Amino acid sequence: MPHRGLAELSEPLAWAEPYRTKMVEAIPMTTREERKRFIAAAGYNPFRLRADQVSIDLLTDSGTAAMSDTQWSALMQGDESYAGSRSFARLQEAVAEVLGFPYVLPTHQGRAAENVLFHTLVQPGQIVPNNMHFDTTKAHVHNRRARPVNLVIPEGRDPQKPHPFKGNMDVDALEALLEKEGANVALVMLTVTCNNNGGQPVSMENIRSVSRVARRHGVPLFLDAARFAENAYFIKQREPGYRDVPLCDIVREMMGYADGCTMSAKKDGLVNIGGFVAFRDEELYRRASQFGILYEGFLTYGGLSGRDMEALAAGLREVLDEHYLAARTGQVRYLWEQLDALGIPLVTPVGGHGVYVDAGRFLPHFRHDDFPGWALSVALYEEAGVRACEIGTVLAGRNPETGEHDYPEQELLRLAIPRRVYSYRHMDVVAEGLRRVWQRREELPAYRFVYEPPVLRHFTATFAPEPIAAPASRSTHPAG
Ligand code: P70
Repeated sequence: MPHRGLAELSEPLAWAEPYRTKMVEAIPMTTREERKRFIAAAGYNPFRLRADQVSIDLLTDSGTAAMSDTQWSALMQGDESYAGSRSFARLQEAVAEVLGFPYVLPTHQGRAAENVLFHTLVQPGQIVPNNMHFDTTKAHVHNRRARPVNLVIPEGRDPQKPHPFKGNMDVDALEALLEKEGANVALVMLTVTCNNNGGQPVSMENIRSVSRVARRHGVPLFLDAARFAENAYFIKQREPGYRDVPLCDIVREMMGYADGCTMSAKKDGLVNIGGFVAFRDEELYRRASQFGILYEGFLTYGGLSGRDMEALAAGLREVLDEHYLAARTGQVRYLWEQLDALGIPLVTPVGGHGVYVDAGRFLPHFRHDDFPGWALSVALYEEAGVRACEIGTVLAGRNPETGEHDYPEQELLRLAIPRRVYSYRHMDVVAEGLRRVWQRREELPAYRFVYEPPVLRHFTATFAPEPIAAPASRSTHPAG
């Protein structure tokens, strides 16, 4: 029998992935001894492993999707003209049709879209509120010498608190900030879904309220739309009044409250590279164009090839297929339910693109600067050849003003599931690997930096393990 979540579905066809395999890629197989050697040689940093040392790669859902036959055939039609490419026109049409924004600047990926937008709208000393900034977004706000502020609702800061929309912004806090700082707020952003606290969605009601408040203060609202389709699917599932609304209408309504969006197309664009920044207002688009040309490329390719834009145009339409989104979110839920049944502490409820393990509670005897999420990621790789990603103190980096670790509210290990790549059986392997780590959790070492780069340190840092005292003699979790 299928697991709980699937058994609820009366249509047996809905129990399986709504696609079949046309091409396969061999999975590298390794032994435990090899993996221990590989990760030590990588400075205990999973980002430094070679992909052929990894069996199930849950490092990220970004740029790792399997493209469809429709996308592969679109690729062949790429128009590689420097100016006026037909493929750009197709991308523009798809963005206008799916998201409702008439103006688009292609970029090579999401952080480039942030760079272009923030050069257009953010001045030194200004403030940018977001429900929760993703790390590249935060880094680009800092890069403009401005200040990122996270205004997610209190429930969104607590991994255990149940709430259907833990990505929501605290509207009262936004109102208070705008009252106080008004002209100093460059723009308001909402990240849909909210990556840093578990792929948690933002409700339509919240997008609407945030938009109303921002508009009243004359401040533009942009969505970080990397996972817009998954967010729309959660609105359909969890928000009263949307069950019978077609997904495409939900997306158009979401975007309708915003002045534009940044997009890392490597997620819900279903492509391996690409992004864009889109606008409703022509004047704003004109201003941003200057930075698009300066940093990315001419208006009609902006860091992408014609074939990339073709695949993206197809992906933007495909991602709203309800059968796909049911299978996508269902697979994530399948893994979540298995781990939950084992008693492993998880971010609750399940999010859209991965399962987030609450590393702070998994290793309660670790302090923030023992890097609990990092320790779990190394242990899971050694145990089962599964690569996952810490979303905790290491990723959060240091506060540029104080030089201290910028301790996040949550220490997490993210098991990000690539789109259309792995099967249910692969999820069983992941669950078994984590079960074994759970059994020996009191033996895991802490990690210390050997090399710590100044920005986005998690990508290239190296570490050394350090045995940690038995749980009984350690203080409890919060930063010490
Ligand atoms: C991820 C990747 C990227 C991202 C995002 C949101 C909400 C913008 C961007 C930047 C990055 C990553 C993290 C850990 C390991 C590998 C990769 N998120 N906004 O996996 O987009 O990467 O295209 O510049 O999530 O969550 P881009």
